[in-house]
Amino acid sequence: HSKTMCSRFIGSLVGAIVGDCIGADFECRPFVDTLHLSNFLTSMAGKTGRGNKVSYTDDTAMTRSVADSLISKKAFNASDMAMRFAEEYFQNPGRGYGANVVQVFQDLHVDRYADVYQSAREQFGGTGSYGNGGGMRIAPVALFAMNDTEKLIQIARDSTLITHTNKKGYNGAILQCLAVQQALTHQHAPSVRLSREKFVEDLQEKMKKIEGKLDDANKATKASEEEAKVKDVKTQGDPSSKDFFYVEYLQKVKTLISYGDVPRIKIKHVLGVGIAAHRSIPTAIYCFLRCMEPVEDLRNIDHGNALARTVLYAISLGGDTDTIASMAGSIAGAYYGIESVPSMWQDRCEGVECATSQAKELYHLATGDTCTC
Ligand code: F2R
Ligand code: MG
Ligand code: MG
Ligand code: MG
Repeated sequence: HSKTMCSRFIGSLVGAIVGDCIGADFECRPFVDTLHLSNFLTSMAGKTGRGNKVSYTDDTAMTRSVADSLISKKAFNASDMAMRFAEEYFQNPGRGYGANVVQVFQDLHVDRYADVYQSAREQFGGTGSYGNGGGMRIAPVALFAMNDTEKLIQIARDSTLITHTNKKGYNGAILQCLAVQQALTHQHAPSVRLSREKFVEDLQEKMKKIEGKLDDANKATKASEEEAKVKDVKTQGDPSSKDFFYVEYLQKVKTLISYGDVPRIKIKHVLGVGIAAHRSIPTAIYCFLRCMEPVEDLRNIDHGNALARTVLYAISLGGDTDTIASMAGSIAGAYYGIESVPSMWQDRCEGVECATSQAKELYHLATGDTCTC
């Protein structure tokens, strides 16, 4: 009756891939209608023979590096992970990377990985990137540290800081990581459904502790408490100065979920569909929770499958479709398991086999057991 944990490990990494691969074609479109989505799925199904795969983008390329690094080092190792990010980029620069993150790869390479946190600190005039590039690659960290939330938070933060040192960037990645962990470890029982309200409240509880702490993760901008106060006054009006930034975003998620069926335009306005971590990670969490219930105009293409619905709904919002669908897909996959990923999607998306074997290795590292599914 209950999905095996192994199935949920694989589901999370494969859910991330199908979101990225299917979403990539729609990235940056302001609107995506159901017919367009339906036509895309039909053409995907019709592809046969060699070269029938839909390609993944930077989201998956970086997720693979995170997983490979954790698996090979059996721990988080910043220079190993940084080297994998950069080397993957130089081998395959055309995967659609963020405009600024490529500077970090260049610097890492030129500086021969001397201080792997240096370049990211210099991004955006020293404010650091708040792009969603930390969150989009974080799923393997949730699997690796499934049983140890403190460790999970630390690795999520430290692995994100290699490229994203803005508080909104790394706290967003931590939030996404915690969402995958919660979905993964939620006990399925036939009669007890996940309480969506509690799912969000649990995340708020954890983010409250994280956001309440004096910002000490970014050593380049580490300031005394007095300096921090001055800085707070100076940055009034800048959302980054708010103490409980993601806690507040999660409150919006909770409210929108309680409204049931909400027009897409409202979701886009309140939560966002952008490339910034704070305008996409709460959205991905919303997509997972919203799609536990049917979505009227997706009935004909989701075939009653809540994971497929999650991915398609995320794409239907437009904007940063590959990334939001990938993050929502990894939460949904952790909850529903690999059996819920449509077999046509598994067959036609690039990188599914690799993600499956990585998930099995991470399962072994996290539980000591061998994955037999
Ligand atoms: N890059 C894209 N999509 C754009 C076009 C792709 C298109 N399909 C094509 O054909 O070319 N997608 C990928 O980028 C996102 C992840 O980005 P990441 O890794 O966070 O990169 P970066 O460069 O650090 O940040 C992204 C942009 O965010 C803005 N930004 C971030 N921090 C900022 C700050 N402190 N101040 C001002 N702006 C900031 C900048 O515009 C950055 O370039 C994913 O969507 C992935 O799919
Ligand atoms: Mg991408
Ligand atoms: Mg430099
Ligand atoms: Mg994207």
